Amino acid sequence: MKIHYFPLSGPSHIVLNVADQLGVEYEKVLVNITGGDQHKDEFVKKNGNKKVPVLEDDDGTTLSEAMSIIKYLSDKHSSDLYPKDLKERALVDMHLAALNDARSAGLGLVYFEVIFPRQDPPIIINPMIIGLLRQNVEKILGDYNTQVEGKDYAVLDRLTLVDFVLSGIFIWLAFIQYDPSEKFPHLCTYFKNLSEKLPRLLDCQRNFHENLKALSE
Ligand SMILES: N[C@@H](CCC(=O)N[C@@H](CS)C(=O)NCC(=O)O)C(=O)O
Repeated sequence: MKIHYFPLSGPSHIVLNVADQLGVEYEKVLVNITGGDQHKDEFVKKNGNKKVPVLEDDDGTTLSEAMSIIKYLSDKHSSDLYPKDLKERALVDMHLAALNDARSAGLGLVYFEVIFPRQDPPIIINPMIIGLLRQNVEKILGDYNTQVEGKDYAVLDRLTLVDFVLSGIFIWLAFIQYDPSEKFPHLCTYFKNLSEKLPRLLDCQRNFHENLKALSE
């Protein structure tokens, strides 16, 4: 199995974290999206949408979209991360859909605030757009700060795919040098507790920081 990824891609890390949790054996294939690899014919054949992550299974099954990939991996490995029970699954799907929308509504911030200005020549975006995206990000964080208050897991009383997506958003905050501790303390406690159970999350956070640093050098 191959996972096509980019180190500064939040959805790529969500997929890698779930794959690691499931003990999946895979080969990581770097797609340098800042260098335009996603537009090369070979990659476009795998994902016409020209985005990472992409999963390529050994039987030729090829999937894009982080949410579908993690559901596929979880079901393929008969894992309860994506529950089998109808109502539990519906609840997980509901949060995954909400978080995915929220991710899309805030994701541009990383590119507008962090990546585009470092390109040569830099791309400068209207500060109003950046302000709106920040508002979206704070709305998501506010909702989930309440959702996780006093809880170890985002939904149900055990680890689910929702925890990987929510912690993925939390890690992604590093990109915009956003400190959530004052406004979203429950989310911080949740992440701290979760990363004690899933040390891979801290590696992932470090990896983000290192790659971000490398980008500005
Ligand atoms: N909805 C997609 C989003 C994927 C996405 O936006 N990938 C970005 C990196 S985070 C990408 O590959 N961008 C390349 C481009 O836009 O040219 C998912 O959840 O997998």
